[in-house]
Amino acid sequence: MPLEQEEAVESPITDHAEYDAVVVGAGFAGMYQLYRLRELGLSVRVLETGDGVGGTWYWNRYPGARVDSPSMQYSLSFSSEMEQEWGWPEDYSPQNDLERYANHVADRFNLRDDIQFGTRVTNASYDENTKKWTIETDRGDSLTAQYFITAVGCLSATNMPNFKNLESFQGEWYHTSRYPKEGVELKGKRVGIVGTGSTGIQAITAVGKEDCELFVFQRTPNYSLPSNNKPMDPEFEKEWKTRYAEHREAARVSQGGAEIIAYPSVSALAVSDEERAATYEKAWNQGAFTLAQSFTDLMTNEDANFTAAEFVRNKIRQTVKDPETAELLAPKDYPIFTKRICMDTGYYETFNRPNVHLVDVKANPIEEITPKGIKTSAGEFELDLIIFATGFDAMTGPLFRMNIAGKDGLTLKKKWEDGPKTYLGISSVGFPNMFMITGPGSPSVLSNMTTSIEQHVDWITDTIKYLKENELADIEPTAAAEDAWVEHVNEVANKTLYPKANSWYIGANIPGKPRVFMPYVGGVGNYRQKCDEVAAKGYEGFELTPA
Ligand code: N01
Repeated sequence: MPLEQEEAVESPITDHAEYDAVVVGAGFAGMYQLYRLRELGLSVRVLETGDGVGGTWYWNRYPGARVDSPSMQYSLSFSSEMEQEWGWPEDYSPQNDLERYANHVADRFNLRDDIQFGTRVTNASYDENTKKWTIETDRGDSLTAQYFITAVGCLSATNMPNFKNLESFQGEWYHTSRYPKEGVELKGKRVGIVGTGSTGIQAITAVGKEDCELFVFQRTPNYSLPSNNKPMDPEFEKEWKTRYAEHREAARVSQGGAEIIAYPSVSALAVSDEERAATYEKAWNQGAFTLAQSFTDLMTNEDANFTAAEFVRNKIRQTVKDPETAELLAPKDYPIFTKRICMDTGYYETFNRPNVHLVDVKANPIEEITPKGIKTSAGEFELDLIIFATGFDAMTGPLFRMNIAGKDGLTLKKKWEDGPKTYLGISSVGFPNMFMITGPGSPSVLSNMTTSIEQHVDWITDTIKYLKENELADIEPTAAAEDAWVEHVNEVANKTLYPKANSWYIGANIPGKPRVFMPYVGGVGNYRQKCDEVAAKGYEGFELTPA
């Protein structure tokens, strides 16, 4: 099965190939950026590989796909009318509601006119003489623009490990982020799911309920917390909407881009065992990420962290009836919360079902794919369908595959060969007038994405407005500002336990990728303040070139 869906190839654009701005991606980031740049009166072209809007929520159609930020907060805030009109059916929205919402945004603001679908960017290069970007596509388009804005998401470059003899498999196989729109018949089939990250956990829970035989190929177990998802309470929604602006403001200044009811004030080690257990139990029952906010030092002190990890391991042991399966599902070799915490709707319970089987591919690695299924060192598992929930080449992957070249032909891939180097996660030395929405070095994947997307888009729009008003041709960070930011990003990450896990945050899931912690741990509120200060000081740390 091809990883990239084959889109109908149309002819290149011939009529108007010069724009003020080219934006890549028509997810929430690309759509909002288009909306804001139109307000400035700029001509904008959005290029999108898919044949519809929604980004993550266009591509990730696997069974059980759902967001783990609360619906009332995982949405765009720029239009209070839309905020009031739109209704979310569930506390945590499934893929189809999010895709429906993305389409609503596109229709409501008439965005499709400026979006070119079915088009992948293959090259983007900066010309120092004209001070313009040239963007080329797989359809043969060549566009020029003053501003090149990437809205490609952090988790859009699929990671498909190089399994031996994959092509020999005679059944169907899909990567979760390329699952067919029309779905796949599961009834009566022997299904294999490889991978137990956030995606795998959701897919396993959904597929396990079907009338099929499910084999879960787990290499590393993950910690997962109950979401306690439920239908939206109309009273709660009504009440929330009366104070929507306040809720949004609280999210903007928060650590993680979502409003938190109560911040912790005490160390996990400063309370008695009974009090700690009661706190964790209450948080577990409240669901979602509440457990992570139980104490002040869960991300900075290994002993404190151990108490939360052990609480979750014990929950797994209490839930999963077979003790051997429970032990395999209980993570032991990295601190909790240092890999992206997962959220579920009955994941551990799934392993009590007679049709669900856990296969330990840490002890017995996958050796190859055979015509009939998956062969591990313990034997062959015959399968009709394999779903690969093997994740993404996160953050840098989506940028590198556009072959971006800046000044002197230096490619972004070459410049970042030892790890991403950005100023504020939004710009990089040598790439003038290029802006990365939720790029490495910004809070991005550590935050509620819609909050971070809006902050970046607003900042970029204000910056472009400033350039125009002040008749400036180019903006580019200074090497000193970039070095200082990279150092700061590393420094704050190293104060936490994050680097202790082999996570995709640190590039550990991709062979050969440099081990560098990519997102900014300093918090959405602090980060926003820093970005605003930079702008208020006339774009401190940037070089501005007159037109
Ligand atoms: O990917 P992952 P994901 N043989 O990289 C396994 C977001 N998201 O798609 O850990 C066997 O986390 C790999 O095993 P190991 C969220 O930010 C959000 O699940 O490398 N197994 C791991 O188990 C999330 O963190 C939502 O040992 C192999 C799995 O594949 C991010 O997307 C929902 C293997 C990959 O896990 C990525 O999550 C879904 C091999 N050769 C996703 N190679 C919500 O909002 C890899 N694996 C709810």
